[in-house]
Amino acid sequence: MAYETITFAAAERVATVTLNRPDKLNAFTATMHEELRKALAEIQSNAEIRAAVITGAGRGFCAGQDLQEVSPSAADASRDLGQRLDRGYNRLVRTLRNLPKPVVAAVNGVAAGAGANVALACDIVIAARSASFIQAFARIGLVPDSGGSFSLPRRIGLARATALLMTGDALPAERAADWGLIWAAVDDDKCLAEAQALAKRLADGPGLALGLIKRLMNASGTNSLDQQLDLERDFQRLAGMSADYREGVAAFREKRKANFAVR
Ligand code: LHQ
Repeated sequence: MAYETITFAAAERVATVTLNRPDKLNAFTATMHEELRKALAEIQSNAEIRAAVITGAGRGFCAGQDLQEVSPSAADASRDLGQRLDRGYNRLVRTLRNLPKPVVAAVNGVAAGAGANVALACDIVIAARSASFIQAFARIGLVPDSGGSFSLPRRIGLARATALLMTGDALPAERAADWGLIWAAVDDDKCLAEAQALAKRLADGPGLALGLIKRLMNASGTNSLDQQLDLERDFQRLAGMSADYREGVAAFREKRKANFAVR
């Protein structure tokens, strides 16, 4: 499929989606949202694809909403940002969280506003050492969106989350990793390769279990311990009936590497 604002490639069961407006630090437009919807639908429906990487072209990951595309003018009916969230960002974040396949963000450079929070909506975030995360919303008189006010306090605690959200200060990748906001900060020239290698490992992993782990992580944000224990029981029942479980135990007993992806 031909895209204008992203590129899409698949190799070795891993899809790589690249936000591709490098001159604008890959800021989101309505077209980019539409193209991401199509790319994620392909990742969801194509059984050959078992994991995905999202990255950015050029020196940035994503600078959030394209501020040339929005008009804060009182005369402009399109200034209803709630509608923009419903149609674009909220759908995107829900799709990423509900996709039953692991998604790795390769944050190659600055991730600002919704760009930062879309990265954090991925399952695992790897960032280039020179990258930074900027909750830029308050800088322009807005509030966090795309799930930032959900994911930040849960990952780094209220004190750090509130300060980042209120100041809009840049959080360098290494500190983001130290604080537990992301999985790892790596050398700039290795960011994409490391994310793809990790996605490949996951693509070779037990797909059903990884999809269920993702659902457990989603639920743990709001569930009580009792609810989470019940959900673990239900999902373990499913996992325990899978061919992956049979293969995993057989591989352990035979002292060999499990071969989940072969079937
Ligand atoms: C951009 C952008 C951009 C357009 C850089 N738009 N061109 C949801 C619903 C609806 C409405 C509002 O928003 C939201 C959610 C959000 O995402 S709100 C937050 C929106 N994003 C921002 O406020 C970040 C704006 N960008 C920046 O603050 C800086 O560009 C950062 C700190 C990301 C990077 O700074 P620099 O490395 O110094 O790069 P730069 O500022 O020189 O940008 C390079 C080019 O990219 C430049 O274009 P030009 O033609 O002048 O060379 C920028 O205008 C363009 N660009 N962000 N969001």
